[in-house]
Amino acid sequence: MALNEFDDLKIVALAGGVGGAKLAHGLAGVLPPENLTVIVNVADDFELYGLTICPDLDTVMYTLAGIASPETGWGIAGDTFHCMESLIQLSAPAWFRLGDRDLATHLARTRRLWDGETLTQVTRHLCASLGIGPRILPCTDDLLRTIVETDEGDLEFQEYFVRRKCDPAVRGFILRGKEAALPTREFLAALEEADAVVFCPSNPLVSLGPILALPGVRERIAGANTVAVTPIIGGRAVKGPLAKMFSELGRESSAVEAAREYRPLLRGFVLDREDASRTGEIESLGMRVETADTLMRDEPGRRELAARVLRFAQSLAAE
Ligand code: FO1
Repeated sequence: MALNEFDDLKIVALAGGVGGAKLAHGLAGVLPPENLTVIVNVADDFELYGLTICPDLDTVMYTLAGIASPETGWGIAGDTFHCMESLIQLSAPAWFRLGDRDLATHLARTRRLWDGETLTQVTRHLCASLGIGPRILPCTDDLLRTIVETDEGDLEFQEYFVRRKCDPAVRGFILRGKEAALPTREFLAALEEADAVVFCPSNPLVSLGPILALPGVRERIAGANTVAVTPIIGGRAVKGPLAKMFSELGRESSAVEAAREYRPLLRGFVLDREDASRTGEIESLGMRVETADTLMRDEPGRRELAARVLRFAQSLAAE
C-alpha cells in the first residue's frame, strides 16, 4: 500500500517555458522525484556570443530548483545584469537579457557541449548541481529550431519572441532540423514506463509541437493515457503569444482550438472553469473534460492543479 496517493504513478510531463514549468513544479510537489520525468522543448534554443542558450530547459530547471525569477518566470531570482550593462556600453547586442548568474549556466553548458557531452548529459549535470530531484530531459540531443514565418519574413524564434516582441504577424512555422532530429533514448524509455503523459499548459504550436514532431513520438504517445491542461483561459493565452498566433493563422483563440491541435492524442483535457461552457465542444473531439482553476497563482495552486490532473488521469485509466 502506497503511503502517498500518487506514490505508484510514473509520469512523463511535456513542457515548454513558464506555464509548463509551473505545472511541472506542481507535479514535483506531489510525486516522488524518481516518478517524474519532464521532457522539454529545445526548438526555442539559440546561440548568442558563442553560447548555447536553452531558455525552456533553464526555465524548467530554475523553477524546479526554486530559484526562478518570480517577476518574469524565466531567469534567476535576484540576478544582476552587470554583464548586460557593459555590453550596452560596448554597443554590443543586448536585446536578450542574460543575468550574471544565468550566464554561468550558459557558460557551463557550452563548455560541456564543446567537450563532447550531449545536451541530455549536460542537463543531468546541471540539475544535479542545482539539487533537482525529478529528471529533466531535452526532447532531442539533435538540432531542432523553430523558424517563425511572418509578414516581415522568416525569423528565428527568439528574434521573433524577444527582439521583435511577437509583433510581426505569424503566417506559419518551419521546424528546422526535424528531418534528422531524433527523440532521445531516455525520452522514449520514459514514455515506455509512464502510467500517464501530461501535456503541460504550454504553447501547442511552438512549445509542445516540436516535441510531438520528433519521429515516433506521436505513435508512442497515441497508446498512452494522456491529459492536457489548457494553455488558454477565456480566449487569452495564460502567457505568451498563443492567442495572437491562433488569430493570425485564422483560427479561433480558444481552449477548444488548443484541444483540437492535440487531437487525436488526448484522452483528457483540463479546461479552466471560466471556459466551462465549451465542455461539450471539446468532448465532441473525443476527449473527457475536467474543469478546474488552471491559473496556478502560487505554489499551493501548482500542487493543487497537479493533483487534480493526476486524479483525472487515474480516473481515465480506470475506464
Ligand atoms: N524573454 C523575454 O521576453 N526577454 C528576454 O530578454 C528574455 C531573456 C531570457 C534569458 C534566459 C532565459 O532562459 C529566458 C529568457 N527569456 C526572455 C524567456 C524566453 O525567451 C522564453 O521563455 C521562451 O523561449 C518561450 O518559451
